Amino acid sequence: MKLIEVVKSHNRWRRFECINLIASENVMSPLAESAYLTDMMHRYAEGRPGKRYYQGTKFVDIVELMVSELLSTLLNVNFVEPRPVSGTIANATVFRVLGDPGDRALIAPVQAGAHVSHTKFGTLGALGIEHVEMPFDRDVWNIDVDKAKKMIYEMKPKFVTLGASVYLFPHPTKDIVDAAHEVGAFVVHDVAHVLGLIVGKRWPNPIHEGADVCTSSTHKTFPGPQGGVIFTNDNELYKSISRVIFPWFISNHHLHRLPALAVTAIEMKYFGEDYADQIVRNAKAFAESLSSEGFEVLAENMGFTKSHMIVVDVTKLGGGSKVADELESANIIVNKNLLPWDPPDAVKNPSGIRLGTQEMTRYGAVESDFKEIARFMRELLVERKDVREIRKKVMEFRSNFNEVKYAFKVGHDLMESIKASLTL
Ligand code: DSN
Repeated sequence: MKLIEVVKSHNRWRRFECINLIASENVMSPLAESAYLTDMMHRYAEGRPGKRYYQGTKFVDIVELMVSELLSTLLNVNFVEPRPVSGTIANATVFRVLGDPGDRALIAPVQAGAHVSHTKFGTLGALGIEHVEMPFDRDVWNIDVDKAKKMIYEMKPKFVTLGASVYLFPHPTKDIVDAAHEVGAFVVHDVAHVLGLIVGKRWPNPIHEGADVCTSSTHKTFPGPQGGVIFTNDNELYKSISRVIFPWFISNHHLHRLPALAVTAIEMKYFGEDYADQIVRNAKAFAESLSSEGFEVLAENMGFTKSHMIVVDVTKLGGGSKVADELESANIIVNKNLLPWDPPDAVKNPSGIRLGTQEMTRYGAVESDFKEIARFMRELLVERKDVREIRKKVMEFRSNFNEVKYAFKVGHDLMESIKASLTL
């Protein structure tokens, strides 16, 4: 197969033929995609606006300052560092500022969703910082606040990291902040999964609950280009972060992200609340539908979820790996996931799958559409209907969702003129 055909096949399949339920992905708006394809993708701008190590960056500087200002207004915070090229680089920067090799950090449990970068197996380990997991309370599907506070008082960690990649309910930021600050520890909150929900006012902003600093990616429920961001109200911390990110963790910061990030921020200003509201409603409806179709959806006692995400125990259906593969054959894309009771080495075949509603919501799906997706899943995985039949139904269903909503309606002429600006 020729390269271009491989790429076209990917685009056709993932963009037009699949129901994407990967909770960490999304699609940009047409305008943001156009703004992504500019000459900035070829350039360097090491350093900060106005203090670069290269010439030729005067327009990049304007865009970068604009991004920081837009995000700082949207998030109602004082300082935004838009240079991390990913959420993991944002975490690496903040962890390095707050800890030295040999220090200790408390994190959410790995099996309950801590991101690999929070752990000794990932970025934290690369920095020589030890992780200690806070206990998890399965009755409330959250960090066990009392036990976590006790650990903070006893261990006096350098910092505590909240936030997770399985994130059904807000972590108890305020309680943890109070305890951490008593022992001189900082609180970092990784909001990568829920940034769009924070902007859309459907999830608490941890900075307003006392967290010292937030790290995030910019492409999950916040539907921007792939990249990262850090925000805080602490000027000293912000200055240290800006000194550490360059030159320690990035040289250039992939400048073509910036205009697309600015467009997404503006669109989220106008459409973010409606978008976040529908994402969360869809997640709840999807969980309820899956549960009525016979699936074991986690956290039923707590109303399943308050985010874009739901988690299903598929042990009885053969485990996360088998189920995720079967769903992929029917063009339903999900990821297998550890559940809180899985042993850590079950990563290759964990008991669960994780599902997110943010991308299909972006294409306009509402509660009744998620009911239909739950039915496809039952027909495939429980009734064991022919995968070809289900795939056909999935593709027919998906053909109704090709326009990105919650975004500016831009005419063909504007899009073409943006694309053509490359050749002016
Ligand atoms: N690996 C991503 C996720 O799926 O949650 C986060 O970076």
